[in-house]
Amino acid sequence: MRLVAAAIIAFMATAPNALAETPRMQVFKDAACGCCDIWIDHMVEHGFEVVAQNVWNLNGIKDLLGVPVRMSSCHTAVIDGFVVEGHVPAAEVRRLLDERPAGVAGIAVPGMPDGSPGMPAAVAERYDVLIFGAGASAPFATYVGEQRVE
Ligand SMILES: [Cu+2]
Repeated sequence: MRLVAAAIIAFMATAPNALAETPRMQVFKDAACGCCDIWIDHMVEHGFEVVAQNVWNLNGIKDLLGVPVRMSSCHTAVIDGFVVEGHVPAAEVRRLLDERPAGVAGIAVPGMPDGSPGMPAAVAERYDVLIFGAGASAPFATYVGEQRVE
């Protein structure tokens, strides 16, 4: 756990490169998580560079990164100073990095909605993409499957 914490802190401390075309993301996940891998594929398809790490104490990492318990999902990532929790569509991660709203620590899709990126399903669910941190209030976006509807 201490080593992982050190790795996160080192990663978060790396200077953001505004000119980078593909921001690098570090994903923490359980070795047995299949939907995590499918979500990583989605991020890579949308131009993100991903470094994935299997960990045994994911909840400890979520605590360390300040992910609200009610927003938790199956994997946790960090990118350019932000936390990304769960099956967040790549477009919303991109928008978060572009807009950088004040007081926002991270973005989340709680649980594992059917049809969200990495969760293929016959019938796609409607779900909110949330932001968290002192400045976070309303949902960042609402989706049905991989389609933004609000
Ligand atoms: Cu999942």
